[in-house]
Amino acid sequence: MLAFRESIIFIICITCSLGSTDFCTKYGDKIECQEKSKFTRYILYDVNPPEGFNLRRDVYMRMSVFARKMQQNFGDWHLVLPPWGQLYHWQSIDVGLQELLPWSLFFNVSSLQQFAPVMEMHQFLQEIGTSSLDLVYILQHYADAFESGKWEEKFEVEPCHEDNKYTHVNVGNYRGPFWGYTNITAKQVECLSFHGHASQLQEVIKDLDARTIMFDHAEIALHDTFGDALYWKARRSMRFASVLVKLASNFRSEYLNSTDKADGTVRPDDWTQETPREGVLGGPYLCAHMRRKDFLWGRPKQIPSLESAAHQIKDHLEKLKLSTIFIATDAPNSEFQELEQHLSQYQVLRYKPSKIVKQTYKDGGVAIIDQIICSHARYFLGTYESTFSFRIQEEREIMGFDSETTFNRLCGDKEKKCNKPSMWRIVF
Ligand SMILES: Nc1nc2c(ncn2[C@@H]2O[C@H](COP(=O)(O)OP(=O)(O)OP(=O)(O)O)[C@@H](O)[C@H]2O)c(=O)[nH]1
Ligand SMILES: [Mg+2]
Repeated sequence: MLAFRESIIFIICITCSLGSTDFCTKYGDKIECQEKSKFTRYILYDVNPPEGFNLRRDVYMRMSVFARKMQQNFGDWHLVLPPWGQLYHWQSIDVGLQELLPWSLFFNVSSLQQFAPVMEMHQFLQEIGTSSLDLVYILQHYADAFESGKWEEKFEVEPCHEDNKYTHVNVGNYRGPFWGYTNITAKQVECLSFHGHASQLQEVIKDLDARTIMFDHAEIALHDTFGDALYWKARRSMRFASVLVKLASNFRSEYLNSTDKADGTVRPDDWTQETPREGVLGGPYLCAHMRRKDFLWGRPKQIPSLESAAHQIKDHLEKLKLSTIFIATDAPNSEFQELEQHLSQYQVLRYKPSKIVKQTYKDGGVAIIDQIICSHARYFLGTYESTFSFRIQEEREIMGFDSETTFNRLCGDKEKKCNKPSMWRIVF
């Protein structure tokens, strides 16, 4: 089947049918043409390499809204899910390669597909039967983007402002990072200065003939709308892979006396059936997400010492009349142990994956299990400006927790004005 597919040559046929541009496929001597609007076409994307997992989830939301609109307005467009890999935070060396990971490892792909026409990269490669993309746009900010002060949606192909990792091998053949696939190339690569919402990308590609178009630095395109019902639909469709939910549930029931039934967090399997909820109880524990590592020097004023964090946690536990605390953190074990010592009169827990769970679901899966456990807690304390914490807050909004139990954070030791995080309330 694959060999047959590989022998197919896709060509753009300008004259096949009365002046309209069709896509034609050559099978041996025979050419079959189809109207462009009926032909399956693909949008691919990638994100600035240093960005973490949880910002990438946000970029996905922008691209899924865009792809959904492309399909509604301009024919059979699909969004190809960029494989996960080589993230800065994924530092475990005992879990095998952490690259080319499919979305199904972390998310429920059928759930995503109920919001937008998405597919995994392996399915794309099988369907398209070629690994040469028609066109890559590297998005870049306008050189004067932040000078004029006037908001204006615009885009244009311009010389690249910065070096990039795409190299021109010969005519119609570029090599590039392509998520770590060494066999993927591109026929054309352009820098596209871009200012505006992700949906403006519709204007960029709607009249093109290219069948496979990739946007690199997709994070440059903004959310169409932030915080409205469509935004939250995209967000709600991002259900985690059921096996990760199960692993988190097992931990909750075994160590935290927490079950969906008792906590009031039973949800329909299908997110489209979800309705607004409020006053959800959550499990009898407090969760603190303590972001450490690079945040210690990146946001030194807002990240507390372990001693101060323990004090703050104690205060909350007393008020809430709870005695169990779950810690989600990227801290090394030595820091966790120090924190435990400061909280010796309480039950302090951390999720420790079995060897097999860690090998299978890797750092990304373990982080998601931490997030799921935190999202079910009676009370959540996050870290200042951590997207990891933001995603937990959103999950709690979806489940229907009171916002006072969700939008809280740990404060820096000498922070004069420790403002609460902004409340992004769910909209249905
Ligand atoms: N297991 C686990 N991993 C964590 C935890 N906190 C951070 N990490 C790891 O560090 C990564 C955090 O990076 P991001 O997703 O960029 O979130 P962030 O760094 O908090 O936020 P920004 O960089 O400000 O966007 C996660 O994806 C995890 O790999 C945690 O509580 N538990
Ligand atoms: Mg980060």
